[in-house]
Amino acid sequence: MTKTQHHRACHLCEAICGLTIETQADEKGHVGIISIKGDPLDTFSRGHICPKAVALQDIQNDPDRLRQPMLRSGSEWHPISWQEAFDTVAARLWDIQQRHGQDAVAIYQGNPSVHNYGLMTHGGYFLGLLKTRNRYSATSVDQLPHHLSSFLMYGHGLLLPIPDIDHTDFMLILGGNPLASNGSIMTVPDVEKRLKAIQRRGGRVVVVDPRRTETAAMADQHLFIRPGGDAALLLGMLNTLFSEGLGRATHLPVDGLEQVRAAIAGFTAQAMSARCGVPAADIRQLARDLAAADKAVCYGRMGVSTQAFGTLCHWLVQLINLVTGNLDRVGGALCTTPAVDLVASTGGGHFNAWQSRVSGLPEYGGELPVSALAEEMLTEGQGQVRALITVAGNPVLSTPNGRQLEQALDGLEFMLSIDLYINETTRYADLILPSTSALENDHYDTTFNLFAVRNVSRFNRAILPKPEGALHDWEIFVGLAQAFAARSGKELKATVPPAHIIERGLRAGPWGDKNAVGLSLATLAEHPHGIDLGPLQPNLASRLKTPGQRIQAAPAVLLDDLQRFAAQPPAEAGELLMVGRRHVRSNNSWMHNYHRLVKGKPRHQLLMHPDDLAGRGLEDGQRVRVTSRVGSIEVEVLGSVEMMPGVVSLPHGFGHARHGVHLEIARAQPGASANDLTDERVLDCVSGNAALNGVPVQVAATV
Ligand SMILES: Nc1nc2c(c(=O)[nH]1)N[C@H]1C(S)=C(S)[C@@H](COP(=O)(O)OP(=O)(O)OC[C@H]3O[C@@H](n4cnc5c(=O)[nH]c(N)nc54)[C@H](O)[C@@H]3O)O[C@H]1N2
Ligand SMILES: Nc1nc2c(c(=O)[nH]1)N[C@H]1C(S)=C(S)[C@@H](COP(=O)(O)OP(=O)(O)OC[C@H]3O[C@@H](n4cnc5c(=O)[nH]c(N)nc54)[C@H](O)[C@@H]3O)O[C@H]1N2
Ligand code: SF4
Ligand SMILES: [Mo]
Repeated sequence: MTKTQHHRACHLCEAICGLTIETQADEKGHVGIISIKGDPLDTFSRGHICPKAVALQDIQNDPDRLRQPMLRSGSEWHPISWQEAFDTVAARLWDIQQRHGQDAVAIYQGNPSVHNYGLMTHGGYFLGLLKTRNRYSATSVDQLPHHLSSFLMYGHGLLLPIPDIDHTDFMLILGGNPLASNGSIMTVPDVEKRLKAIQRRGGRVVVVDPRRTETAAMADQHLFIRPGGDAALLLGMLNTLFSEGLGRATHLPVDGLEQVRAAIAGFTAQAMSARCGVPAADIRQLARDLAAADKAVCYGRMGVSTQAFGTLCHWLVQLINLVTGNLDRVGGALCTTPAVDLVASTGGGHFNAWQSRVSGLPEYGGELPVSALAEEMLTEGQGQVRALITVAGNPVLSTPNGRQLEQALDGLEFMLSIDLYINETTRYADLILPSTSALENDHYDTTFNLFAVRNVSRFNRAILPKPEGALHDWEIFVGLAQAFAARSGKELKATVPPAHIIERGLRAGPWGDKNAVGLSLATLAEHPHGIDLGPLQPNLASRLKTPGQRIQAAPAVLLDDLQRFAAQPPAEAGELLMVGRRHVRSNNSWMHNYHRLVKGKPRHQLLMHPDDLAGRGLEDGQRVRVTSRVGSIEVEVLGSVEMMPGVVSLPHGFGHARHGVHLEIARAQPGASANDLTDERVLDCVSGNAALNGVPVQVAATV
């Protein structure tokens, strides 16, 4: 029996914590995991770990996880060989494209696509061959407004300024609950310690959220806000900054600030208060406090991007940081200097270069908003989607009006899923191709090093051997690409493994061959606990990709959207609005099948303020029916004083009781899907991002 200690990062969420994992090989050579702990020597996470990382061994051992290609006939699944699978996919897709055109094949890429480097480096190798305009991803149920506001203002959707949490004196958090999510578009392992450090140095943390979350509970101040009200709050704040002369000079080259000042002159704190449920005095005070702090940062996340004015919100967040002199400043919001620099190595991209066929929603970076996916399948006519490929995604549980999507999936001619499980979405596939598990993979984080609160870099070797006959995600893409190229007669260039692509990126990057650090895979191999490349530094001016390298403070589409905002009717009295929530033991839709994460009390209930319960004659713990425009679900309700009156909270990613789902543990506590209630027609119109938060619902006793 040989025991080995490994160090590698966990890449289940954005925090990329360093782990120490001990493995043991038995007499037959089978390698198993003995323990998973936080790595105290990791330069970035310093020992932090959350319960999900410990569940990595459950993913590894899960009997429900698929280990070979599966072909469906009716409700039965049969294993087939890889080559047979690749050839079947190539034949079916080519035939459908021949008969109905290239756009008849749609693609949906889910969240792990950015957490698994093989999916990043080789996704385009196969999917690019299909040349379809029907590309979708989890981006448009999440952070599209972040990318779009950066694209419009800074010229590149990945130039995302990150809160300099370790040096700030004042941090305003809107629509994020990093104590549960471990931070997002702010890669920050051990966020609680870092927030407490702000308080210890005499600074303040303020949270704006319709629920008194774990993060709100530790903050110095928490303000309730009506869901969807953030654009009003932020406009009131920016207006105060201008009208009270609280701004501070910036070193950055900016165009359009005077236009912004004029455009928002009518959006006073007083006028905005009724739109967000925050008293005008609090809006003004928030602006004054932020301006008074030496180093301050305004940070908005998921709760702010997935609402009807998501892009407006993120533009305003950027403007508040800019106007107070905190953009591109230590202790404010800073861009990383990433070792593999996707900003330098890619063009800025495009926006609204084409639109979706049925509803005319804009593309961004070659993708269409996923809210349009079901209608593109269901609406007949030239260009109708007839086949779908899902990659590491579960859109039935993750995208609005999941039931409508199911109906659409049921009518497809062909569906392929590259996934580990037979779940709510993949059960509709004709074929599922499962990849190796996380610990059987190498990994370099091209995405989350880009969003980290320090400049860091590390490379992880696989710590478990690749099982015989298994393929990595990138190898699946290569197999599919080769089969499709052979079938269609298209040319296919040779490719190299992901690590080679990373090696090139590292050497070409800012810490590579032209820098004294000389970063390469060899350097990283010598640093199993990761390399710390220092705190974030101001760099935005030199990285801008706008014409003339000047910040565009007043993009026309956003000034136009102010009109849509102003024209919005006021909220209806007595309206009940639903928002989402996350829990530290859960991960979107796919980690409910591991006993050690789901044990204990259930976590899928609807939270409601006790007064709202009483007003409906409901009792704490009873089953209720929740209804929205698109559908209804049944779920248990819990009274909670954490909730703002008039707001209920339901986590997404549940609803596992559907027929044919092969997730034994998850099915035992299935919950209901929040996205059976969210409305595919309610969007941030600028970007097309889904408005998953602030959904009007009715709640009543089940009969
Ligand atoms: N109502 C509501 N809806 C939401 C949200 C919300 O807050 N409220 N949040 C939204 C957000 S932020 C996101 S990111 C989306 C997520 O939405 P999706 O990306 O659609 O869904 P996930 O639950 O992340 O599903 C991941 C899938 O990838 C598979 N998988 C895991 N690892 C791998 C791997 O290494 N390779 C492959 N091939 N497959 C793998 C899993 O089995 C699972 O099927 O949900 C969104 N939906
Ligand atoms: N444990 C765990 N960690 C995760 C995930 C997970 O599922 N579980 N998912 C990962 C993913 S894919 C992502 S994108 C990140 C997301 O990370 P975060 O952005 O931190 O997301 P949430 O924890 O959902 O917090 C969103 C907050 O917004 C609030 N909110 C809802 N509507 C509004 C509104 O209109 N205005 C304001 N101001 N607030 C509102 C909600 O009450 C909630 O507290 O988390 C990642 N980390
Ligand atoms: S917070 Fe948890 S899931 Fe996220 S990277 Fe760290 S250990 Fe992994
Ligand atoms: Mo996400």
